[in-house]
Amino acid sequence: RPRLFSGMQPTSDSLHLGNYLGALTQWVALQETHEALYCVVDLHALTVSPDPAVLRHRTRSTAAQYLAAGVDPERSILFVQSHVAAHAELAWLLSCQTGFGEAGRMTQFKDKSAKHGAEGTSVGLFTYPVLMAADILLYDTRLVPVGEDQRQHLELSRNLAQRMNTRFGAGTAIVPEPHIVAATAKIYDLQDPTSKMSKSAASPNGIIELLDDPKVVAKRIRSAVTDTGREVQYDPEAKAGVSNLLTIFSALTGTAIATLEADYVGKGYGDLKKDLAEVVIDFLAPFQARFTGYLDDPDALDDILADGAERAREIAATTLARMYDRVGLLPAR
Ligand code: AQP
Repeated sequence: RPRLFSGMQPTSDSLHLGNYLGALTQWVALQETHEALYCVVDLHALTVSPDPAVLRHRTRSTAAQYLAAGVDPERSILFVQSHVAAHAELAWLLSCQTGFGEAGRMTQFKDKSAKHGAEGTSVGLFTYPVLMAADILLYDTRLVPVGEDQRQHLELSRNLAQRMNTRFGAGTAIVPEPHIVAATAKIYDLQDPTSKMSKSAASPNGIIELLDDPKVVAKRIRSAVTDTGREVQYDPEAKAGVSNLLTIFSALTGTAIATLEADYVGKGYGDLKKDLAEVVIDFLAPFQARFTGYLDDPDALDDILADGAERAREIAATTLARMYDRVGLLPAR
């Protein structure tokens, strides 16, 4: 089975519907056909200086959400990034292969550093994509399921793998392919349907968090921004808000967008929002029950993560040893 790696940052208590539809649902499907590694990338979360106790809680909470979504720890390797030291070790190797200007061209860095200001921007935020490349190359990963916002970082990982192969010989690194599902690659903010739904959005009103209270979810969907028209039609240019709601509706129910459009002929946005609120709540209720089951048993959860880390370490050790050797580091006796 071809190998696959993906991860999310524990930067909020709850993941949002964009994380779920853009990445997590793909994870669950792909674990059937791939040797999958799913990681809570806590080292990445350090780039925004979280409170230590909060970070620890969010790391468990994020893992519990992977499980609640259907990641199967028997079939996939589920682990925490900091439990496998080789991520940080390979990141150093790769940072020595990354051009300063190349890293500076990453749009996510430009956006985030603009938001935090020069003082609030750490070197870690700058080298974040290099650590991400290390996460991926460490496992000789073939496929990386992510949302659209990660495309540029994936491209950097591919460039670094190719560069390693050119400089240190073919087979030093595997060049990974992105797996981005067009229909759900970018879920938009409900209040600003031209921006992606994001954990770090200025206002929570445009986000549907997987752990939100159903009443809050219903209210946020009811007050989602739509245009002044009436027809429920998928047209991302002219009707960004409605199109986003249709995308979410379609992804959660498996109903084609064309069918939804036909169902809503003669009805208005209000009907669509009311029905979508029900669809989302019907999905969230059992998800939240499963999540609570996992989070309420931290010992069992930590056992799953320990088992995952052990299996991940084994693969990582082989790759790192090969790369250390190729770049000319003297083996320790
Ligand atoms: N709006 C989205 N639509 C589709 N996919 C999305 N992803 C994130 N937002 C959307 C995908 O979810 C995974 C989360 O990766 P991350 O934890 O590194 O976070 P991120 O990409 O920076 O996005 P977030 O979760 O919203 O956080 P911030 O606030 O940092 O922007 C990735 O696969 C991502 O593509």
